[in-house]
Parts: sequence; C-alpha cells; structure tokens
Amino acid sequence: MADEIHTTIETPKAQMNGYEIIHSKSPVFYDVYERKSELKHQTHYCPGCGHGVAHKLIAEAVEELGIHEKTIFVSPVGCSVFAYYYFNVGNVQVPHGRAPAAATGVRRACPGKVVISYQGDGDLAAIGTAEIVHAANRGEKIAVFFVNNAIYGMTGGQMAPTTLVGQKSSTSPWGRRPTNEGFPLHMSELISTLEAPVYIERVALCDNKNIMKARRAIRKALELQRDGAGFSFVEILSPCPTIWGKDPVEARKWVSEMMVPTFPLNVFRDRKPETAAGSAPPQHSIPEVLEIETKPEAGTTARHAHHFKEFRIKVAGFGGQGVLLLGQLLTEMGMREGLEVSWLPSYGPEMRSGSAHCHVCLSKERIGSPLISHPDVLVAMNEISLRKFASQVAADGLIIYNGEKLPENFLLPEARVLCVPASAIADKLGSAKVSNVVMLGALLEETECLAPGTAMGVIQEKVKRVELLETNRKALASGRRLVDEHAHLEAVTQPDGFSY
Ligand SMILES: Cc1ncc(C[n+]2csc(CCOP(=O)(O)OP(=O)(O)O)c2C)c(N)n1
Ligand code: SF4
Repeated sequence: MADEIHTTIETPKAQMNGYEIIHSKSPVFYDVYERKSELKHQTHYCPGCGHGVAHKLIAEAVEELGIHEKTIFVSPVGCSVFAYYYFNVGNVQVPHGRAPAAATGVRRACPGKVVISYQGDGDLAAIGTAEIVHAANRGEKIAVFFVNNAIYGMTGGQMAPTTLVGQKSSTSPWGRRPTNEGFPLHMSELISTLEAPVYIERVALCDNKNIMKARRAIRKALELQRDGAGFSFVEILSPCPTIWGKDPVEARKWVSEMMVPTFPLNVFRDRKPETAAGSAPPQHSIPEVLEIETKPEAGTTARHAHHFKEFRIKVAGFGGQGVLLLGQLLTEMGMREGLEVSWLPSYGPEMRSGSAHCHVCLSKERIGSPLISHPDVLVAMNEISLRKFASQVAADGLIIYNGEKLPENFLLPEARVLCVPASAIADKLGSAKVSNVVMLGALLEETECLAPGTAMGVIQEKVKRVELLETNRKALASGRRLVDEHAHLEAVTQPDGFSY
C-alpha cells in the first residue's frame, strides 16, 4: 500500500508545463488510514477542506523539525475528531473544548514533549472558551492550532462564535445579527491581551502564498515548543466548502474575500523565548507539594514489608459511619509508607445516613485508575453494602463485615469472610464513631497490608479531640485482637490440627 501512495503520477512533464505531480505524504502520517475501509490512503475530510491542508502543514513541520518521536497530538471534537487516524505520533482524543486542558496535563506530565492542541472554532471559541483562555493565561507550553472556518462543520452548519455578521447558518437562517447573536469573536486578538503567550499569529488557507505563510507560522509554533518557549497560538482561517455550499475554489476565495476582512491576518505576538512568561511548572512529587513527611516512622514502616504489588480496598456503608474517613486513613498510611495511593469517594446528596463508599488503592507502582472493579478487600459497614458489593470482591479476596455473623439468606461468594462486630465494640468503648477504626484494626491484622504503628501516627494527626484519641487507640487494638482470637479459634478447628 505504501508503494501505491508514494507514486509519481505518470503524466508526461511536457503536458504539465514542466512540472511533475507527486502524490506522496509525510512520514509523520500513517501509511494506511484505517478509518477508511476502502480508500485507505484518503482522509475523511471533504474535498477542499482546510483541515486536510492544515494536517499536511503540521506533518511536514514535525518532520522538518525532527520532532516526530516527541510529538503528542490532542484532537478535539469536530470534523478533526479523527486526526489520530492520520498522525503517526502520540495521540489523545478529548471531549469537546477540553483540548487545552488535556494538553496542559500531557505537557506537564511529559516536559520533554511537543504537545499540539488542534481545535475548531466551535470547539475552541464556544464550548472551550474557558479552557483556551486559562491555558493561554498560564502560558502553558503547548502549540494551539485553531482552525477557524466560521461554522460548526461536523454537526451540519450551526452558527459558531466566529460566524460572520450576516452569514447564514442553520441556527441563524436570517444571517448573524449582532443585536441578537453578538459580534464574531476575535480569538487571536483576545488572547493577545494576555501576558503569557509568546507567539500569536493569524493565517489563511486561501491561496498558495498564504498557505506558505501558514506553513511558516505552524513551523514556528512547533519550533517554539521544541525549544520549550511557551504558549503559541496559530489561528488558521480555513475553507469549509461543504457547509458553505461552495466548490473548493469558491470556498478559498470566500476565505480571502469574506473572512480576512473580519479577521485580519497579523502577527499579534512574537516574543523571544527568553522573555517568555509561564515558567516551567514545579515538577515535585505529591508528598513534597503537600509537605507530607515520607520518611518512615521509626520502628514501624521501615520494617514493614508490603506483600503485594497493588492492594485494592472498597469501604462501604452509610454516611456517618466514617466510611470515607477510613479510606482516607488508609491512603494517608500508604503515603507514609512510601506507596502510591488513590482514594475515590462516592456518596449521595444526603451526607448523613445516605449510602457512601470509597475505593482505596495502595500500590508499589503508579496507579492507572482509582476506580476499583474487583476489590481484594471489601469492608462492609452494613448489610446493604454487603449485599450490594460482595459479588464484586476478587475470588481470593476478603470481606470484613460489621456484624456478629452474616445475615440470613446471604449467599456467600467465593471470598473469605471475617465478621467483626465493630459497632457493638465501638459502643462498648463509649463512642459509636470509632467503629471504622475497629474495622481498620481488623483489616490491618488480617491482611498485614500496612503497619499498625503507622495507623496510630495518622489517627493522632486526624483526631482533634484528645479524649477521643485513647478511644481510637483502644478501637484499633480491639479490631486487631479480635482477628488474633478468631485466628486462634480457627486454627484449632483445622481438621489436621495445624494452624494456618
Ligand atoms: C459536549 C458536546 N457538546 C456538543 C457536541 C456536538 N458537537 C460535535 S462537533 C460540534 C461542533 C464542531 O465545530 P467546530 O469546532 O467548529 O469544528 P469543525 O467541525 O467545524 O471542524 C458540536 C457542537 C459534542 N460532541 N459534545
Ligand atoms: S464539513 Fe467542512 S470542516 Fe468538515 S470536513 Fe467537510 S469541509 Fe471540512
């Protein structure tokens, strides 16, 4: 297929006024575009669409600058939603308008990369106005290519913020009226009121000369990224023949005759990189930023071995049982023991007595997702949670249930079960509030996932009322002791007489 694509069209040079037509494409594009089942060398764009030209200019600039391997392309929602089918670079596809926010995250996480936020005018200037303004204002080190075709292309021609005064669209069939729809938004001018951006230019894909200017602007924006300079923004006035109801030649003409007078071509900002605002964001670890001591506490964590690569816990119950707090205690402990941690809470609008649960992940490696589908341990603080979540527990997992025994008619899944009457123990200790700490003690003793010594350090910091501290200490000890005794009982009941 690649051979078919990179061919010279066999037409005698004489017939072409001495020119040769070469049908080829940049190696920054994939050889085959899987999006198209039959014509695998064609994009999905309409003939004459500016997106195709803009893509070509970007690909050529990436190739020329030698940044193929370090480019990450963030595609938007709009006609260019499938850009990742074409660019053989790092690709991220994001929801409508969010490209600058996603690009911010990508660039901050990968400081050595060249990150492109590619967006249409509906995407950038309507639904994503906030994202682009704030990314520009922060001086994020990304290149934004803003393809302004004065209309919503993908959805069939609704008015965009950049639709011209008098221009008809499906949502302004009488033509845009400033008194009703306001004036077109001039994004380049708007962004150039901000301090941080280093480069802002508006170009137009209306004829060869201007396409060459666009080429230079795109190259420059990428060059600035390669050099780590700052926020660059290139607005590309672009034909949309299909929605405008014109042929490709007329559409290009319309860009120069109708769009350019409203959106004058200009270099709005061209700063030397060394004066760039938006200096590099701090690359600190989360414990450093939160000023959390990560050194293991003497006598506890240094000796604690974590017998897992990743340990996933779900705590569930109702609001007021300390469900979310128990999750926080575990994550805080994990952090202190030098683990990667995540805590994902979920609760209804009614904070008290409504159902609540949280996912806690303790890991020796970076955590991919904080969402846990199959926990290793379910801490069920009430019967409803037990019935609701027990079937999710991993086959060799553990359920710790807040009760003397399992409820009747409860179908036990494959997981092991440990019944801990935490609420009853907490009541005896004089505070119903510490039932979650009883469960914590049982969890630590049974699974040895974290060191009990770390728990007391964390609780000490979290519990503001001194008189409750002693109750918490007892609660933790009770949970642990209960498991010890339970293990002892179980041990003597083993048929072979051995303990496990
Ligand atoms: C949150 C959300 N709102 C609305 C849409 C519908 N939608 C898809 S594309 C689009 C407009 C795209 O127009 P533009 O950004 O100008 O890009 P073009 O298609 O012209 O290249 C809209 C409104 C969506 N997909 N998601
Ligand atoms: S509808 Fe317009 S913007 Fe979309 S692919 Fe066709 S010409 Fe391009």
